[in-house]
Amino acid sequence: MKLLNDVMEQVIRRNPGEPEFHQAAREVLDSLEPVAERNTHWLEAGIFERFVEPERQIMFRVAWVDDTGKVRVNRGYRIQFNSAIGPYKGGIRLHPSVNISILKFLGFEQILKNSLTGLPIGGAKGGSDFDPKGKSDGEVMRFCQSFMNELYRHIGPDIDVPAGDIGTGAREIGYMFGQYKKIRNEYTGVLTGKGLTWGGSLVRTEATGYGLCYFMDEALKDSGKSFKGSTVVISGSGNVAIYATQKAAELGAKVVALSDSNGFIHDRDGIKLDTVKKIKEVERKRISEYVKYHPEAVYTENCGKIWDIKCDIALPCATQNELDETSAETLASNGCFAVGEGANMPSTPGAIDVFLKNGMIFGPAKAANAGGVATSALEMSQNSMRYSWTFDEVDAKLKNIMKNIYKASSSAASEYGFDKNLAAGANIAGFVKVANAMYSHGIV
Ligand code: NDP
Ligand code: 2IT
Repeated sequence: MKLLNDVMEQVIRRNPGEPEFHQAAREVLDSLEPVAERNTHWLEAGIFERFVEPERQIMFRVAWVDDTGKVRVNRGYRIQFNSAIGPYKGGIRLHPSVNISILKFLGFEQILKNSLTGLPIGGAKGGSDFDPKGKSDGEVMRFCQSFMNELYRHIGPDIDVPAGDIGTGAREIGYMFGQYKKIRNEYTGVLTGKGLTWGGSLVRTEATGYGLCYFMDEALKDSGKSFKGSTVVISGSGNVAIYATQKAAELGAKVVALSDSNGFIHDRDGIKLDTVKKIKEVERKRISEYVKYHPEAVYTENCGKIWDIKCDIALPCATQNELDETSAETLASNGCFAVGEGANMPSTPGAIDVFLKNGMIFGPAKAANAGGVATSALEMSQNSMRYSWTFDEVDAKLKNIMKNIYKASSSAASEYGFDKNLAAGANIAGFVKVANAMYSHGIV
């Protein structure tokens, strides 16, 4: 009988129809069994039951007017999951698939990720089922303003500090910040990912992708391997994928593929990142455009097939459950020896089993992609100090944080009998700090 079975059963009972949240909770609770065995005082204090229950879940109407004059209604959310070690912190996802299950899984993962950074930030996530794709700048602005007309009352630099995620980049953060400042009449670091002339931090744009490569570089070194000379496949072509591509190439790898939700490009000579940046960051077009500039590359519809490309290292950087067991088997049989998760929960539980069974290096999302939120926390520090660090200063701090996350995850894995399982190690290392804080705060 497992000690945390009842906790998992309660999650399922209390949150019906939320498969992504169940998936994330199960994965974490499974690795916390030995922690529960060693800390019966946490069991008695209901730490585990409290840990899986969000402190606050906010859901609200977002009405706005489109360019034709039609009234549109979306749903906005903010899940303030855990504030034991700092103010709530986490991104805002704008995507038609957004629902309470997805945001709860993301908020839950964020608690442990933020703890792993070593910085004082709690866990949260928010967003809306609004789809920025195909909308004009004016429509995006009116949506963001309406979203903030409600969200402003729940956030603040010492309460909850949102940031970017899928569909929320510099443009959206700008509109949200402008509206917050207008309503509150205050200039504070209430959001991160801000523009460089109005409180943003150098390296925040690059941080998640760079951090992913710094983390994987540590893990690879530990196994006598490296990015140098390796072939890398990266899914997605958004913020995380673009800067993972840049850093992997700087570290000597050849990135040969990128994707979006329609399909993927395969460029055997190595992806030309300037073209990708022009298509995605400037023109906001589809990745298929790439072959117009580089006819030697091949575009294939069906983004899931990207994992059929032979590679040494795979970095899923698009979305949850994008890499399933079958794709994992294909990667393994093609000789892939490392998978690093830039996206949140991109690998299904079946895929993770395949990685571990095949002795592949597996960098789990909450450790491997923590560089984004870590740099957000550095942005908060700079805002509080009313000061800015240079690019190299922030980059050095980021690198050091990622090294420490690797060390903490791998040593927790060994200490609790999970050998080289970095996923279990990251869950444990992240959890212990939060549980200690919750225990000190009493039953609240
Ligand atoms: P972007 O919006 O910049 O890019 C998302 C990319 O993923 C796009 O190429 C998009 O393609 C693709 N994508 C999105 N949804 C799907 C889907 N359902 N199926 C296939 N492809 C899809 O987002 P980010 O790069 O910021 O985020 C990517 C992942 O990284 C997410 O899981 C996010 O939670 C995670 N993450 C982001 C951090 C950050 O700092 N931004 C930090 C840590 C994690 P398309 O254009 O077709 O939709
Ligand atoms: O998933 C994530 O860690 C993010 N989207 C970044 C969150 C943040 O607050 O920078």
